[in-house]
Amino acid sequence: MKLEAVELRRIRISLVAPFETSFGTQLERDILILKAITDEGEGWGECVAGEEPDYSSEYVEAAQHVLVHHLLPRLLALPRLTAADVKGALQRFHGHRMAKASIEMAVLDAELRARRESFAHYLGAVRSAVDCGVSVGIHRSIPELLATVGGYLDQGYRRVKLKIKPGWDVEPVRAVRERFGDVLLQVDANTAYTLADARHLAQLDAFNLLLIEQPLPEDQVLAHAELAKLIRTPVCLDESITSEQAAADAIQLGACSIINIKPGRVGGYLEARRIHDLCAKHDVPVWMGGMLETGLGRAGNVAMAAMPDFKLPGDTSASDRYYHRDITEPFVLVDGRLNVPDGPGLGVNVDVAYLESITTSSQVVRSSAAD
Ligand code: SMG
Ligand code: MG
Repeated sequence: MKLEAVELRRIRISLVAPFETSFGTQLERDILILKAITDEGEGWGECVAGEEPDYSSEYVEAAQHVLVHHLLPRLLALPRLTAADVKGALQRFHGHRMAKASIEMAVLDAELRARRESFAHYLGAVRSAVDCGVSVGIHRSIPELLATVGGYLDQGYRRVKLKIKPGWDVEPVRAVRERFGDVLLQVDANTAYTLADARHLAQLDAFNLLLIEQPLPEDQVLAHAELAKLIRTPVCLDESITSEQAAADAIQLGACSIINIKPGRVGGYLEARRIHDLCAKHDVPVWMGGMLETGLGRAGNVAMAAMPDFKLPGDTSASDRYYHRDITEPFVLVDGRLNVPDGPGLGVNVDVAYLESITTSSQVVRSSAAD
């Protein structure tokens, strides 16, 4: 396949409800959507970088900059390109995994659409629907939190994840456990604690949580291994796992017993698949994370979540958990599950007129005339 051009489009889209984490509150999203134009057809990609460098060091404006000025010129200059070539072709550029993942996704979509193969088939999916959880943000009060959680459970979600931070941890967990009995429950701190909080976090042991996600800063892998010895709740890493190598190191150190896989965070679906395979070999269960994706990212994530080692429900909620109107056909919860798309590539169609209507800017990068 020859990559001929890439269209980069920014869209602005409101969330159905504010989403508060330990690092801030989101009301709307500014998302970078890519369209890869090749000699064999087109493919779509979505960049998971947020508006600000608060979940990780990446942010959407920087992702677009590095794509336009560094990553895409290199890929557009190659005579031939498949998704499997992207990582190697971009090896000399450090970091920027979310940006790299977005172009790899678009190239993979184009490639699979051209040969009429689905993401699910390509990735080795073993299920036609995946169990879904929902990530619940920090609320202003416990009664409001209970109302939100109750609403999601009524819709059929199979697992609840509560965002926590110092001052909003043991009490909300206790309240949800008391009100909703033995619902599958886990928490996510997004790096908000230190190892000195170990005794405090051990209070969560009383609530039979599936896991605690990323309690400590992302570069504190050894401290996570220490923490894992001091609490009974299994430690799961999210932000710390940026590559297959990082996953291998964390597993060997005993820093986590479960891993949250986010293709965007690790540089793409191919690296995410390598992490899945590594974890399967080490009996480390994985689950699919979420970055408030549109239907494009959701389609890829749901396909990947159908792989065998995805043993826990993911943050793969239905489209209406995020957006009043999605840019693809919506993903709808059926008995607490989402169906895995089985059409070519991502298996979803972009509503181009709607996409156009929410576009705030667009640009096209082409291979230079000399190529
Ligand atoms: O997509 O349902 C979703 C969001 C899941 O909580 C979620 N994601 O750290 O796991 C995480 C957060 C990161 C995104 S916050 C903007
Ligand atoms: Mg997380």
